[in-house]
Amino acid sequence: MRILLIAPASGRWRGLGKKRLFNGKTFRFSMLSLLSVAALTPDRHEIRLVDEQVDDIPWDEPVDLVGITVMTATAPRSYELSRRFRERGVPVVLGGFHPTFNVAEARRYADAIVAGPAGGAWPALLKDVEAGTLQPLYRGDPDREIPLALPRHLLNRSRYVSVQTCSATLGCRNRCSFCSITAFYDGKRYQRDIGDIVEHLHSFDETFFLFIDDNLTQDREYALRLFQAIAPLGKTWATQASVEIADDPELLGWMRRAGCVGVFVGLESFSERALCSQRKTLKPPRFYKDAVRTIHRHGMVVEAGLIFGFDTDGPDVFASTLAVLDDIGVDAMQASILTPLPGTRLFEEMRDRIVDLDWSHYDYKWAVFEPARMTRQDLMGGLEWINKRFYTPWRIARRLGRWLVMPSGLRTFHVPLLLNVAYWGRQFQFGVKGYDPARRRRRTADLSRAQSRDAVRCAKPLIPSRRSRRATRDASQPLRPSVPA
Ligand code: B12
Ligand code: SF4
Repeated sequence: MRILLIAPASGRWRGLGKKRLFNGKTFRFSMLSLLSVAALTPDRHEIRLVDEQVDDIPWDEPVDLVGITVMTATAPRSYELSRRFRERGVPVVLGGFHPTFNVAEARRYADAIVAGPAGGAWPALLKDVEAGTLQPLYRGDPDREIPLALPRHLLNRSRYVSVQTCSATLGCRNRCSFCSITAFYDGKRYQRDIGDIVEHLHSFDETFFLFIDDNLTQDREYALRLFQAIAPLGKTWATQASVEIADDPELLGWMRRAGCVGVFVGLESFSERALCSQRKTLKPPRFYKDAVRTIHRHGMVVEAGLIFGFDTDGPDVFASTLAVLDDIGVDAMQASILTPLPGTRLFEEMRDRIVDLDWSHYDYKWAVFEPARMTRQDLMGGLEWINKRFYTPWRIARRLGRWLVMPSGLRTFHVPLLLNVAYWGRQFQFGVKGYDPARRRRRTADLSRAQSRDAVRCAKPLIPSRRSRRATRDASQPLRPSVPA
Protein backbone atom coordinates (compact mmCIF):
# COMPACT_ATOMS: atom_id res chain seq x y z
CA MET A 1 0.00 0.00 0.00
CA ARG A 2 1.04 3.60 -0.56
CA ILE A 3 0.53 5.32 2.77
CA LEU A 4 0.57 9.10 3.21
CA LEU A 5 1.19 10.34 6.77
CA ILE A 6 0.32 13.99 7.43
CA ALA A 7 1.17 16.38 10.27
CA PRO A 8 -1.32 19.21 9.57
CA ALA A 9 -0.66 22.81 10.45
CA SER A 10 -3.33 25.38 11.10
CA GLY A 11 -3.54 29.08 10.18
CA ARG A 12 -0.30 31.00 10.11
CA TRP A 13 1.74 27.86 10.87
CA ARG A 14 0.92 26.38 7.46
CA GLY A 15 3.89 26.76 5.12
CA LEU A 16 5.78 28.79 7.74
CA GLY A 17 8.82 26.59 7.25
CA LYS A 18 9.13 27.71 3.62
CA LYS A 19 9.82 31.32 4.57
CA ARG A 20 13.43 32.43 4.30
CA LEU A 21 13.54 34.40 7.53
CA PHE A 22 12.01 33.53 10.90
CA ASN A 23 10.57 30.32 9.56
CA GLY A 24 10.18 28.69 12.97
CA LYS A 25 13.01 26.21 12.38
CA THR A 26 14.34 26.72 15.92
CA PHE A 27 11.02 25.49 17.28
CA ARG A 28 10.44 22.69 14.77
CA PHE A 29 11.54 19.27 15.91
CA SER A 30 10.35 15.81 16.85
CA MET A 31 7.77 14.49 14.37
CA LEU A 32 8.15 11.44 16.57
CA SER A 33 4.40 10.87 16.39
CA LEU A 34 4.40 10.05 12.68
CA LEU A 35 7.93 8.65 12.59
CA SER A 36 6.78 6.16 15.24
CA VAL A 37 3.76 5.25 13.15
CA ALA A 38 6.07 4.82 10.16
CA ALA A 39 8.42 2.64 12.23
CA LEU A 40 5.49 0.37 13.13
CA THR A 41 4.61 -0.08 9.45
CA PRO A 42 5.79 -3.32 7.79
CA ASP A 43 8.41 -2.82 5.08
CA ARG A 44 6.15 -3.96 2.27
CA HIS A 45 4.27 -0.65 2.45
CA GLU A 46 5.53 2.55 0.89
CA ILE A 47 5.44 5.62 3.14
CA ARG A 48 5.50 9.34 2.48
CA LEU A 49 5.51 11.83 5.36
CA VAL A 50 4.23 15.37 4.91
CA ASP A 51 4.63 18.13 7.49
CA GLU A 52 2.33 20.99 6.49
CA GLN A 53 4.58 23.55 8.19
CA VAL A 54 7.12 22.68 5.54
CA ASP A 55 5.48 20.82 2.63
CA ASP A 56 2.39 21.06 0.45
CA ILE A 57 -0.16 18.25 0.40
CA PRO A 58 0.53 16.10 -2.68
CA TRP A 59 -3.09 16.10 -3.85
CA ASP A 60 -2.34 14.60 -7.24
CA GLU A 61 -0.26 11.61 -6.17
CA PRO A 62 -1.93 8.20 -5.97
CA VAL A 63 -2.34 6.98 -2.39
CA ASP A 64 -4.16 4.03 -0.77
CA LEU A 65 -4.36 5.16 2.85
CA VAL A 66 -3.94 8.46 4.69
CA GLY A 67 -2.95 8.76 8.36
CA ILE A 68 -3.22 12.16 10.09
CA THR A 69 -1.83 13.11 13.49
CA VAL A 70 -4.25 15.44 15.27
CA MET A 71 -3.75 17.90 18.12
CA THR A 72 -6.80 19.86 19.28
CA ALA A 73 -5.52 23.02 17.56
CA THR A 74 -5.10 21.21 14.27
CA ALA A 75 -8.40 19.28 14.43
CA PRO A 76 -10.37 21.57 12.04
CA ARG A 77 -7.57 21.45 9.46
CA SER A 78 -7.28 17.66 9.90
CA TYR A 79 -11.01 17.23 9.32
CA GLU A 80 -10.80 19.38 6.20
CA LEU A 81 -7.91 17.31 4.82
CA SER A 82 -9.74 14.14 5.72
CA ARG A 83 -12.89 15.26 3.92
CA ARG A 84 -10.98 16.00 0.73
CA PHE A 85 -9.19 12.64 0.67
CA ARG A 86 -12.36 10.73 1.47
CA GLU A 87 -14.16 12.51 -1.37
CA ARG A 88 -11.56 10.92 -3.62
CA GLY A 89 -12.31 7.51 -2.11
CA VAL A 90 -9.12 7.28 -0.03
CA PRO A 91 -9.68 5.91 3.50
CA VAL A 92 -8.41 8.19 6.28
CA VAL A 93 -7.20 7.25 9.80
CA LEU A 94 -6.90 9.87 12.55
CA GLY A 95 -4.62 9.43 15.58
CA GLY A 96 -3.04 11.49 18.35
CA PHE A 97 -4.26 13.48 21.34
CA HIS A 98 -7.46 15.02 19.99
CA PRO A 99 -9.12 11.90 18.52
CA THR A 100 -8.15 9.98 21.66
CA PHE A 101 -10.21 12.36 23.80
CA ASN A 102 -12.94 13.01 21.23
CA VAL A 103 -13.59 9.62 19.65
CA ALA A 104 -17.23 10.32 18.75
CA GLU A 105 -16.44 13.65 17.09
CA ALA A 106 -13.40 12.35 15.19
CA ARG A 107 -15.25 9.31 13.90
CA ARG A 108 -17.58 11.59 11.96
CA TYR A 109 -14.62 12.76 9.90
CA ALA A 110 -12.62 9.57 9.36
CA ASP A 111 -12.85 5.92 8.41
CA ALA A 112 -10.98 4.84 11.53
CA ILE A 113 -9.54 6.26 14.75
CA VAL A 114 -6.47 5.11 16.64
CA ALA A 115 -6.97 6.12 20.27
CA GLY A 116 -3.89 6.28 22.52
CA PRO A 117 -0.42 5.17 21.45
CA ALA A 118 -0.07 3.44 18.09
CA GLY A 119 1.67 0.30 19.45
CA GLY A 120 -0.44 -2.77 18.67
CA ALA A 121 -3.23 -0.76 17.04
CA TRP A 122 -1.55 0.47 13.83
CA PRO A 123 -0.17 -2.92 12.64
CA ALA A 124 -3.59 -4.49 13.32
CA LEU A 125 -5.31 -1.69 11.40
CA LEU A 126 -3.03 -2.14 8.38
CA LYS A 127 -3.83 -5.85 8.26
CA ASP A 128 -7.55 -5.02 8.36
CA VAL A 129 -7.21 -2.46 5.55
CA GLU A 130 -5.51 -5.09 3.38
CA ALA A 131 -8.21 -7.61 4.22
CA GLY A 132 -10.97 -5.05 3.56
CA THR A 133 -12.23 -5.26 7.16
CA LEU A 134 -11.27 -1.84 8.54
CA GLN A 135 -12.88 -1.18 11.95
CA PRO A 136 -13.94 2.29 13.11
CA LEU A 137 -11.88 2.26 16.34
CA TYR A 138 -8.54 0.82 17.42
CA ARG A 139 -7.10 1.29 20.91
CA GLY A 140 -3.32 1.34 21.28
CA ASP A 141 -1.47 -0.45 24.03
CA PRO A 142 0.85 1.88 26.01
CA ASP A 143 2.85 -1.10 27.27
CA ARG A 144 4.02 -1.94 23.76
CA GLU A 145 7.27 -0.11 23.14
CA ILE A 146 7.64 2.07 20.08
CA PRO A 147 10.89 1.22 18.25
CA LEU A 148 13.73 3.63 18.97
CA ALA A 149 15.16 3.39 15.46
CA LEU A 150 13.00 5.60 13.25
CA PRO A 151 12.95 6.25 9.49
CA ARG A 152 14.23 9.82 9.82
CA HIS A 153 15.12 9.90 6.12
CA LEU A 154 11.40 10.61 5.56
CA LEU A 155 12.00 14.17 6.80
CA ASN A 156 13.71 17.06 5.08
CA ARG A 157 16.25 17.60 7.86
CA SER A 158 17.28 21.08 6.72
CA ARG A 159 13.82 22.33 7.82
CA TYR A 160 14.19 21.29 11.47
CA VAL A 161 16.37 22.47 14.30
CA SER A 162 17.07 18.76 14.70
CA VAL A 163 15.44 15.59 13.44
CA GLN A 164 17.46 13.77 16.05
CA THR A 165 14.94 13.50 18.84
CA CYS A 166 14.53 10.78 21.38
CA SER A 167 12.04 9.97 24.13
CA ALA A 168 13.59 8.09 27.03
CA THR A 169 10.33 8.26 28.96
CA LEU A 170 6.68 8.83 28.12
CA GLY A 171 4.06 10.29 30.43
CA CYS A 172 4.27 12.03 33.79
CA ARG A 173 3.15 11.08 37.30
CA ASN A 174 2.13 14.64 38.25
CA ARG A 175 -1.47 15.50 37.66
CA CYS A 176 -1.58 19.17 36.69
CA SER A 177 -5.18 19.78 35.80
CA PHE A 178 -4.47 21.65 32.52
CA CYS A 179 -2.12 19.02 31.09
CA SER A 180 -3.04 16.54 28.37
CA ILE A 181 -0.12 14.25 29.15
CA THR A 182 -1.59 13.14 32.47
CA ALA A 183 -4.88 12.30 30.79
CA PHE A 184 -3.28 10.60 27.76
CA TYR A 185 -1.04 8.29 29.79
CA ASP A 186 -3.46 8.07 32.72
CA GLY A 187 -0.90 9.50 35.15
CA LYS A 188 1.55 6.70 34.35
CA ARG A 189 5.14 6.93 33.21
CA TYR A 190 7.00 4.59 30.88
CA GLN A 191 10.80 4.37 30.89
CA ARG A 192 12.96 2.80 28.22
CA ASP A 193 15.96 0.60 28.81
CA ILE A 194 19.01 2.83 29.27
CA GLY A 195 21.30 0.51 27.29
CA ASP A 196 18.94 0.76 24.29
CA ILE A 197 18.96 4.56 24.50
CA VAL A 198 22.74 4.75 24.57
CA GLU A 199 22.97 2.46 21.57
CA HIS A 200 20.39 4.58 19.78
CA LEU A 201 22.19 7.85 20.53
CA HIS A 202 25.36 6.33 19.07
CA SER A 203 23.54 6.16 15.73
CA PHE A 204 22.93 9.95 15.64
CA ASP A 205 25.30 11.55 13.15
CA GLU A 206 25.07 15.08 14.61
CA THR A 207 26.30 16.15 18.02
CA PHE A 208 23.12 17.96 19.06
CA PHE A 209 19.83 16.19 19.79
CA LEU A 210 16.64 16.71 21.83
CA PHE A 211 15.00 14.62 24.51
CA ILE A 212 11.28 15.35 23.96
CA ASP A 213 10.35 13.85 27.36
CA ASP A 214 7.79 15.84 29.30
CA ASN A 215 9.64 15.50 32.58
CA LEU A 216 12.93 13.68 32.05
CA THR A 217 14.13 13.97 35.64
CA GLN A 218 10.96 12.84 37.39
CA ASP A 219 12.48 9.52 38.47
CA ARG A 220 15.78 10.66 39.98
CA GLU A 221 17.55 7.29 40.02
CA TYR A 222 16.61 6.57 36.42
CA ALA A 223 17.71 10.04 35.30
CA LEU A 224 21.01 9.75 37.14
CA ARG A 225 21.81 6.39 35.54
CA LEU A 226 20.79 7.73 32.15
CA PHE A 227 23.06 10.80 32.43
CA GLN A 228 25.99 8.71 33.64
CA ALA A 229 25.53 6.35 30.70
CA ILE A 230 25.38 9.04 28.03
CA ALA A 231 28.15 11.28 29.43
CA PRO A 232 30.93 9.46 27.50
CA LEU A 233 29.13 10.01 24.16
CA GLY A 234 30.17 13.68 23.93
CA LYS A 235 26.72 14.82 22.74
CA THR A 236 24.90 18.04 23.56
CA TRP A 237 21.18 18.14 24.12
CA ALA A 238 18.21 20.02 25.59
CA THR A 239 15.08 18.80 27.33
CA GLN A 240 12.14 19.64 29.60
CA ALA A 241 12.61 19.16 33.33
CA SER A 242 11.12 20.19 36.62
CA VAL A 243 12.62 23.23 38.37
CA GLU A 244 13.26 20.98 41.38
CA ILE A 245 16.46 19.75 39.72
CA ALA A 246 18.05 22.90 41.15
CA ASP A 247 17.94 21.28 44.60
CA ASP A 248 19.99 18.32 43.47
CA PRO A 249 23.62 19.23 42.75
CA GLU A 250 24.59 15.63 41.98
CA LEU A 251 21.87 15.27 39.35
CA LEU A 252 22.64 18.67 37.87
CA GLY A 253 26.34 17.86 37.71
CA TRP A 254 25.69 14.65 35.79
CA MET A 255 23.19 16.38 33.56
CA ARG A 256 25.85 18.86 32.58
CA ARG A 257 28.51 16.17 32.11
CA ALA A 258 26.05 14.26 29.91
CA GLY A 259 25.90 17.29 27.62
CA CYS A 260 22.73 19.16 28.63
CA VAL A 261 22.90 22.76 27.39
CA GLY A 262 19.33 23.86 28.05
CA VAL A 263 16.20 23.04 30.02
CA PHE A 264 12.61 24.10 29.50
CA VAL A 265 11.00 24.38 32.93
CA GLY A 266 7.27 24.88 33.34
CA LEU A 267 7.20 27.57 36.03
CA GLU A 268 3.63 28.36 34.88
CA SER A 269 2.95 31.22 37.29
CA PHE A 270 4.58 33.27 40.02
CA SER A 271 1.48 33.00 42.15
CA GLU A 272 1.49 30.15 44.65
CA ARG A 273 -2.29 30.33 44.78
CA ALA A 274 -2.52 29.83 41.02
CA LEU A 275 -0.22 26.81 41.14
CA CYS A 276 -2.15 25.25 44.00
CA SER A 277 -5.42 25.75 42.09
CA GLN A 278 -3.99 23.63 39.25
CA ARG A 279 -2.53 21.05 41.65
CA LYS A 280 0.92 21.94 40.43
CA THR A 281 2.67 21.32 43.70
CA LEU A 282 6.26 21.87 42.75
CA LYS A 283 8.71 24.44 44.02
CA PRO A 284 7.14 27.61 45.49
CA PRO A 285 7.77 30.60 43.19
CA ARG A 286 9.80 32.48 45.81
CA PHE A 287 12.68 30.02 45.25
CA TYR A 288 12.87 30.51 41.49
CA LYS A 289 15.68 33.07 41.51
CA ASP A 290 18.08 30.78 43.35
CA ALA A 291 16.96 27.84 41.25
CA VAL A 292 17.70 29.66 37.99
CA ARG A 293 21.08 30.81 39.32
CA THR A 294 22.02 27.24 40.28
CA ILE A 295 21.03 25.82 36.89
CA HIS A 296 23.01 28.60 35.22
CA ARG A 297 26.10 27.75 37.27
CA HIS A 298 25.93 24.33 35.64
CA GLY A 299 26.07 25.93 32.21
CA MET A 300 22.46 25.33 31.18
CA VAL A 301 20.14 27.85 29.59
CA VAL A 302 16.76 28.16 31.32
CA GLU A 303 13.62 28.67 29.24
CA ALA A 304 10.56 29.28 31.40
CA GLY A 305 7.07 28.13 30.44
CA LEU A 306 4.40 30.50 31.78
CA ILE A 307 0.63 30.35 31.75
CA PHE A 308 -1.77 33.29 32.10
CA GLY A 309 -5.47 33.28 32.84
CA PHE A 310 -5.66 31.55 36.22
CA ASP A 311 -8.55 32.77 38.39
CA THR A 312 -6.07 34.58 40.59
CA ASP A 313 -4.66 36.55 37.61
CA GLY A 314 -5.84 40.16 37.34
CA PRO A 315 -4.93 42.71 34.65
CA ASP A 316 -1.71 43.55 36.51
CA VAL A 317 -0.34 40.00 36.21
CA PHE A 318 1.56 40.72 32.97
CA ALA A 319 3.60 43.66 34.25
CA SER A 320 4.32 41.98 37.57
CA THR A 321 5.38 38.75 35.84
CA LEU A 322 7.68 40.66 33.51
CA ALA A 323 9.34 42.29 36.53
CA VAL A 324 9.87 38.89 38.17
CA LEU A 325 11.22 37.43 34.93
CA ASP A 326 13.77 40.24 34.71
CA ASP A 327 14.70 39.68 38.32
CA ILE A 328 15.12 35.90 38.33
CA GLY A 329 17.13 36.00 35.12
CA VAL A 330 15.64 33.30 32.86
CA ASP A 331 17.15 33.25 29.36
CA ALA A 332 13.99 32.72 27.33
CA MET A 333 10.30 32.46 27.98
CA GLN A 334 7.29 30.86 26.34
CA ALA A 335 4.00 32.39 27.43
CA SER A 336 0.65 30.69 26.92
CA ILE A 337 -2.98 31.29 27.80
CA LEU A 338 -4.53 28.73 30.11
CA THR A 339 -6.40 26.44 27.72
CA PRO A 340 -8.96 23.86 28.79
CA LEU A 341 -8.02 21.09 26.39
CA PRO A 342 -10.56 18.30 25.99
CA GLY A 343 -9.65 15.29 28.09
CA THR A 344 -8.12 17.33 30.91
CA ARG A 345 -9.62 17.93 34.33
CA LEU A 346 -9.51 21.66 33.59
CA PHE A 347 -11.89 21.14 30.67
CA GLU A 348 -14.44 19.53 33.01
CA GLU A 349 -13.97 22.20 35.67
CA MET A 350 -14.40 25.03 33.17
CA ARG A 351 -17.26 23.62 31.12
CA ASP A 352 -19.66 26.44 32.08
CA ARG A 353 -17.14 29.17 31.30
CA ILE A 354 -15.97 27.99 27.89
CA VAL A 355 -17.31 30.39 25.27
CA ASP A 356 -15.31 29.37 22.22
CA LEU A 357 -15.40 25.84 20.85
CA ASP A 358 -13.50 26.54 17.64
CA TRP A 359 -10.70 23.99 18.17
CA SER A 360 -8.27 25.97 16.02
CA HIS A 361 -8.24 28.52 18.85
CA TYR A 362 -6.92 25.91 21.30
CA ASP A 363 -3.32 26.81 20.50
CA TYR A 364 -2.52 28.58 23.78
CA LYS A 365 -2.86 32.02 22.17
CA TRP A 366 -6.64 32.48 22.52
CA ALA A 367 -8.80 33.02 25.58
CA VAL A 368 -11.50 30.43 24.94
CA PHE A 369 -13.15 30.88 28.35
CA GLU A 370 -14.31 33.83 30.46
CA PRO A 371 -11.43 34.71 32.81
CA ALA A 372 -12.37 35.52 36.41
CA ARG A 373 -10.64 38.88 36.81
CA MET A 374 -10.24 40.38 33.34
CA THR A 375 -11.84 40.30 29.93
CA ARG A 376 -10.86 37.78 27.24
CA GLN A 377 -9.56 40.68 25.18
CA ASP A 378 -7.31 41.78 28.04
CA LEU A 379 -5.96 38.25 28.47
CA MET A 380 -5.02 37.98 24.80
CA GLY A 381 -3.72 41.56 24.63
CA GLY A 382 -1.66 40.99 27.80
CA LEU A 383 -0.15 37.80 26.43
CA GLU A 384 1.03 39.56 23.29
CA TRP A 385 2.31 42.48 25.36
CA ILE A 386 4.50 40.36 27.63
CA ASN A 387 5.85 38.43 24.64
CA LYS A 388 6.75 41.63 22.88
CA ARG A 389 8.25 43.25 25.97
CA PHE A 390 10.29 40.23 27.03
CA TYR A 391 11.85 40.04 23.57
CA THR A 392 12.69 43.73 23.03
CA PRO A 393 16.24 44.10 21.65
CA TRP A 394 17.55 45.73 24.83
CA ARG A 395 16.20 42.99 27.09
CA ILE A 396 17.68 40.37 24.76
CA ALA A 397 21.04 42.18 24.79
CA ARG A 398 20.98 42.31 28.60
CA ARG A 399 20.29 38.58 28.86
CA LEU A 400 22.96 37.69 26.34
CA GLY A 401 25.49 39.97 28.05
CA ARG A 402 24.78 38.23 31.34
CA TRP A 403 25.22 34.84 29.71
CA LEU A 404 28.58 35.80 28.22
CA VAL A 405 30.16 36.46 31.60
CA MET A 406 29.07 33.11 33.02
CA PRO A 407 31.52 30.25 33.33
CA SER A 408 31.50 28.42 29.96
CA GLY A 409 29.13 31.14 28.69
CA LEU A 410 31.15 31.72 25.55
CA ARG A 411 31.09 28.04 24.58
CA THR A 412 27.31 27.81 24.75
CA PHE A 413 26.55 31.38 23.73
CA HIS A 414 24.84 30.22 20.54
CA VAL A 415 22.05 28.57 22.57
CA PRO A 416 20.50 31.68 24.22
CA LEU A 417 21.37 33.70 21.13
CA LEU A 418 19.46 31.39 18.79
CA LEU A 419 16.48 31.11 21.13
CA ASN A 420 16.12 34.85 21.69
CA VAL A 421 16.56 35.83 18.07
CA ALA A 422 14.06 33.15 17.05
CA TYR A 423 11.47 34.37 19.55
CA TRP A 424 12.04 37.98 18.55
CA GLY A 425 11.64 36.94 14.91
CA ARG A 426 8.38 35.20 15.71
CA GLN A 427 6.94 38.37 17.31
CA PHE A 428 8.08 40.26 14.23
CA GLN A 429 6.76 37.67 11.77
CA PHE A 430 3.34 37.44 13.45
CA GLY A 431 3.08 41.20 14.08
CA VAL A 432 2.68 40.74 17.84
CA LYS A 433 1.75 43.98 19.63
CA GLY A 434 -0.70 43.65 22.48
CA TYR A 435 -1.19 46.02 25.39
CA ASP A 436 -0.79 46.04 29.13
CA PRO A 437 -4.37 45.65 30.42
CA ALA A 438 -3.57 47.18 33.82
CA ARG A 439 -2.14 50.30 32.22
CA ARG A 440 -5.03 50.56 29.79
CA ARG A 441 -7.48 50.25 32.66
CA ARG A 442 -5.69 52.95 34.62
CA ARG A 443 -5.71 55.18 31.58
CA THR A 444 -9.38 54.47 30.91
CA ALA A 445 -10.19 55.11 34.56
CA ASP A 446 -8.26 58.42 34.46
CA LEU A 447 -10.00 59.36 31.25
CA SER A 448 -13.44 58.58 32.51
CA ARG A 449 -12.69 60.40 35.77
CA ALA A 450 -11.59 63.41 33.73
CA GLN A 451 -14.63 63.10 31.48
CA SER A 452 -17.03 62.88 34.36
CA ARG A 453 -15.29 65.90 35.94
CA ASP A 454 -15.79 67.78 32.68
CA ALA A 455 -19.34 66.57 32.44
CA VAL A 456 -20.07 67.83 35.94
CA ARG A 457 -18.35 71.11 35.13
CA CYS A 458 -20.45 71.54 31.97
CA ALA A 459 -23.66 70.58 33.63
CA LYS A 460 -23.29 72.59 36.82
CA PRO A 461 -20.34 74.91 37.21
CA LEU A 462 -19.53 75.05 40.89
CA ILE A 463 -18.25 78.63 40.87
CA PRO A 464 -19.61 80.22 37.75
CA SER A 465 -17.30 82.79 36.22
CA ARG A 466 -18.49 86.38 35.84
CA ARG A 467 -18.70 85.82 32.09
CA SER A 468 -20.73 82.64 32.44
CA ARG A 469 -22.96 84.36 35.00
CA ARG A 470 -23.59 87.08 32.45
CA ALA A 471 -24.16 84.48 29.74
CA THR A 472 -26.60 82.63 31.96
CA ARG A 473 -28.42 85.86 32.67
CA ASP A 474 -28.48 86.77 28.98
CA ALA A 475 -29.65 83.36 27.98
CA SER A 476 -32.44 83.40 30.51
CA GLN A 477 -33.62 86.93 29.67
CA PRO A 478 -35.97 86.03 26.83
CA LEU A 479 -37.75 83.71 29.23
CA ARG A 480 -38.60 86.65 31.47
CA PRO A 481 -41.98 88.18 30.98
CA SER A 482 -41.53 90.95 28.41
CA VAL A 483 -44.47 92.89 29.84
CA PRO A 484 -43.11 95.84 31.88
CA ALA A 485 -44.01 95.55 35.47
C1 B12 B 1 7.29 18.02 19.83
C2 B12 B 1 5.95 18.64 20.06
C3 B12 B 1 5.53 19.63 19.17
C4 B12 B 1 6.33 20.00 17.92
C5 B12 B 1 6.19 18.99 16.81
C6 B12 B 1 4.85 18.32 16.75
C7 B12 B 1 4.88 17.10 15.85
N1 B12 B 1 3.96 17.06 14.90
O1 B12 B 1 5.69 16.23 15.99
C8 B12 B 1 5.78 21.40 17.57
C9 B12 B 1 6.74 22.43 18.12
C10 B12 B 1 5.54 21.73 16.10
C11 B12 B 1 4.48 21.43 18.39
C12 B12 B 1 3.54 22.42 18.20
C13 B12 B 1 2.40 22.55 18.99
N2 B12 B 1 2.05 21.77 20.03
CO1 B12 B 1 3.07 20.21 20.57
N3 B12 B 1 4.02 18.88 21.39
C14 B12 B 1 5.15 18.24 21.15
C15 B12 B 1 5.48 17.20 22.24
C16 B12 B 1 6.39 17.85 23.28
C17 B12 B 1 6.10 15.91 21.77
C18 B12 B 1 5.33 15.20 20.63
C19 B12 B 1 5.94 13.84 20.44
O2 B12 B 1 6.81 13.69 19.62
N4 B12 B 1 5.52 12.82 21.24
C20 B12 B 1 6.05 11.47 21.19
C21 B12 B 1 5.16 10.58 20.30
C22 B12 B 1 5.78 9.22 20.16
O3 B12 B 1 3.92 10.45 20.98
P1 B12 B 1 2.53 11.01 20.35
O4 B12 B 1 2.75 12.30 19.71
O5 B12 B 1 1.50 10.92 21.38
O6 B12 B 1 2.23 9.94 19.19
C23 B12 B 1 1.77 8.62 19.49
C24 B12 B 1 0.24 8.50 19.57
O7 B12 B 1 -0.41 9.69 19.93
C25 B12 B 1 -0.18 7.97 18.25
N5 B12 B 1 -0.40 8.88 17.15
C26 B12 B 1 -0.15 10.19 17.02
N6 B12 B 1 -0.48 10.62 15.81
C27 B12 B 1 -0.95 9.58 15.12
C28 B12 B 1 -1.41 9.47 13.81
C29 B12 B 1 -1.84 8.23 13.35
C30 B12 B 1 -2.32 8.12 11.96
C31 B12 B 1 -1.80 7.10 14.21
C32 B12 B 1 -2.23 5.80 13.71
C33 B12 B 1 -1.34 7.22 15.51
C34 B12 B 1 -0.91 8.44 15.95
O8 B12 B 1 0.92 7.16 17.89
C35 B12 B 1 2.15 7.74 18.34
C36 B12 B 1 3.07 6.63 18.74
O9 B12 B 1 2.54 5.89 19.81
C37 B12 B 1 4.05 16.94 22.81
C38 B12 B 1 4.01 16.38 24.20
C39 B12 B 1 4.05 14.86 24.16
N7 B12 B 1 4.65 14.26 25.12
O10 B12 B 1 3.55 14.19 23.27
C40 B12 B 1 3.40 18.29 22.63
C41 B12 B 1 1.87 18.40 22.38
C42 B12 B 1 1.51 17.27 21.44
N8 B12 B 1 1.71 19.71 21.76
C43 B12 B 1 0.67 20.31 22.14
C44 B12 B 1 0.26 21.59 21.68
C45 B12 B 1 -0.95 22.20 22.35
C46 B12 B 1 0.94 22.24 20.65
C47 B12 B 1 0.55 23.59 20.02
C48 B12 B 1 -0.93 23.72 19.68
C49 B12 B 1 0.88 24.75 20.96
C50 B12 B 1 2.29 24.83 21.35
N9 B12 B 1 2.73 24.07 22.35
O11 B12 B 1 3.00 25.61 20.77
C51 B12 B 1 1.43 23.66 18.73
C52 B12 B 1 0.61 23.39 17.45
C53 B12 B 1 1.06 24.24 16.30
C54 B12 B 1 0.07 24.17 15.15
N10 B12 B 1 -1.05 24.86 15.28
O12 B12 B 1 0.32 23.54 14.17
C55 B12 B 1 -0.13 19.49 23.13
C56 B12 B 1 -1.33 18.84 22.46
C57 B12 B 1 -2.52 18.73 23.38
C58 B12 B 1 -3.77 18.44 22.61
N11 B12 B 1 -4.76 17.96 23.32
O13 B12 B 1 -3.90 18.67 21.45
C59 B12 B 1 0.97 18.48 23.66
C60 B12 B 1 0.43 17.14 24.12
C61 B12 B 1 1.72 19.19 24.81
C62 B12 B 1 0.94 19.30 26.11
N12 B12 B 1 1.61 19.15 27.22
O14 B12 B 1 -0.21 19.56 26.20
N13 B12 B 1 4.44 20.45 19.29
S1 SF4 C 1 2.44 20.03 33.17
FE1 SF4 C 1 4.43 18.93 33.28
S2 SF4 C 1 4.57 18.32 35.44
FE2 SF4 C 1 2.41 18.78 35.06
S3 SF4 C 1 1.45 16.81 34.48
FE3 SF4 C 1 2.07 17.87 32.57
S4 SF4 C 1 4.08 17.05 32.09
FE4 SF4 C 1 3.69 16.57 34.26
